[in-house]
Amino acid sequence: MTIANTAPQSLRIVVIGAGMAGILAAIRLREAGKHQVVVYEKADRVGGTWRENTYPGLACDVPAHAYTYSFAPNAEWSSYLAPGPEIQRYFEAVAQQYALDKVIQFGQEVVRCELKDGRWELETASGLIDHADVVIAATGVLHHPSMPDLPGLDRFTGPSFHSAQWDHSVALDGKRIGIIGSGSTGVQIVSALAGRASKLIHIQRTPQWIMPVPNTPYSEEQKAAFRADPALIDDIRYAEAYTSAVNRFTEAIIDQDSPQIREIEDICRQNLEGSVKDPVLREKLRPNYRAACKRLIYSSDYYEKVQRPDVAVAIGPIQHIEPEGVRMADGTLQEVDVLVLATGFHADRFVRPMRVIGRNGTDLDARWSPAPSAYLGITVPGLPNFFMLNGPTGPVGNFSLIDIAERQWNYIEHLLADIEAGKCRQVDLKEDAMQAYDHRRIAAARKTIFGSGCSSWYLDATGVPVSWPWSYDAFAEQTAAPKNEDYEYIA
Ligand code: N01
Repeated sequence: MTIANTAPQSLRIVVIGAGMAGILAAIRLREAGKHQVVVYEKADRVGGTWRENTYPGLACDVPAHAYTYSFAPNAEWSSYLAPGPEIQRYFEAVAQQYALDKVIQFGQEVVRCELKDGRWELETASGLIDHADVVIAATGVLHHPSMPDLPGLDRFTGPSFHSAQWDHSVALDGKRIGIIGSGSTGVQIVSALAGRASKLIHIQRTPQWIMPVPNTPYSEEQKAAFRADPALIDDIRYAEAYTSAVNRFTEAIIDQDSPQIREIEDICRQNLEGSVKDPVLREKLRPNYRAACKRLIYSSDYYEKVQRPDVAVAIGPIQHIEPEGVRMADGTLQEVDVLVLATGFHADRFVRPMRVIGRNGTDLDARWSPAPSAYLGITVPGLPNFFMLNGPTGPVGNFSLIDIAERQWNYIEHLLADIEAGKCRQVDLKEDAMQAYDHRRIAAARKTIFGSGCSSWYLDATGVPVSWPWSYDAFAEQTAAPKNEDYEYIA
């Protein structure tokens, strides 16, 4: 298995994407200082999903001090759950602090990645060709907007746009605004626009369970204390109260029959029943599936906002869109001036539409048909030296994806070290390791709450939840270091 001194002294490593995970990889590679590093980013700024999403009310539902790189604490977070623009500024500041402008090439979308004679050949949309020993695909998950297939949408006379393509030139104040979609995005937009619109109509094919999570601002005194003593930030990041809450949540979602999921169900039910006074509205808003089957929504004020006189909900399927508004299947017309499509993302795309062709003609598109999967969300057989951050089957629960990406990066560093040490030129995940992983994963995933009988972006095309179906500790343990027997070392 071990072949001595076959690796180049310095590897050329291409990182694809300058969002949260790509920034992480670029920093860690530059700090190691051993390799030539280039980052290709399709847009003109760093930030990924936080750059793309600019809708009113955008916020992260992971506590700000946990949704922060371990090596770049931020004393300035304004509140327990940070607003989106603040998160975008944080990523820009970190990228600047680590001088990533020296390695990022903006406006370069990688469209092809092909293994040729043991190296990756990359091509960008502008025709640039590059070669790399190692590729880090940090391409994100939720960034291909899913446009609803609604008849007549093109005949709507007012402005209409997807939530991830917000048109800031459109005036909202005093307008009648319709919001289609009741995921985290739709709920955040409704909370933010209530009171600004003359009439706000939340159009929901399926109502959602809502978990009441307060968002407390940090005072100037607290921020000053964080600045003076960053250990106080660690106290929040690693607080027993936070980690035990995340662990309880994980135990809930991985076991449909656990007492922890019953507890969540009770909290959500009490939130609905205690918050919504009108019994007709209350029953309209009551989902007919289990809490957390779809990604659980955190909001402290959604029910308050939908009970305002200038806010309404329209629940049920849409028949079609008319020039004046939305015709529901029950025949009612919801007349609006502006239509927002908070209809989610094609969550199964991952690195695609990039074409990835690996060893012996392995085609990622074919490999991921009908459903994507990657070992620990990182590697796929046939794609040697091609490593993903937050790839398919990585955790999507309510862990901080930054923490997950850092753990995945540490795992990748072990594999890079083997190449640097001259043990091989390439590492390739073995097919039987992948099969065994998927076999165990799929059996466990079916038992998670996501598989309890609802539709959601968590489900792949075969109906299996594409999420980490075990505990956080299991993820930490399995990503601590690669098992040598899982990989083929290629000279
Ligand atoms: O998208 P979604 P999202 N007609 O897929 C509806 C992350 N996020 O953008 O349930 C009518 O959850 C669809 O209806 P149904 C977070 O991980 C994080 O809201 O399929 N309706 C559903 O209501 C989140 O989970 C934050 O019946 C149609 C909605 O559109 C993920 O992004 C903030 C329809 C889509 O919901 C995605 O959330 C925001 C149609 N034809 C987002 N097609 C944080 O706080 C779709 N829908 C970190």
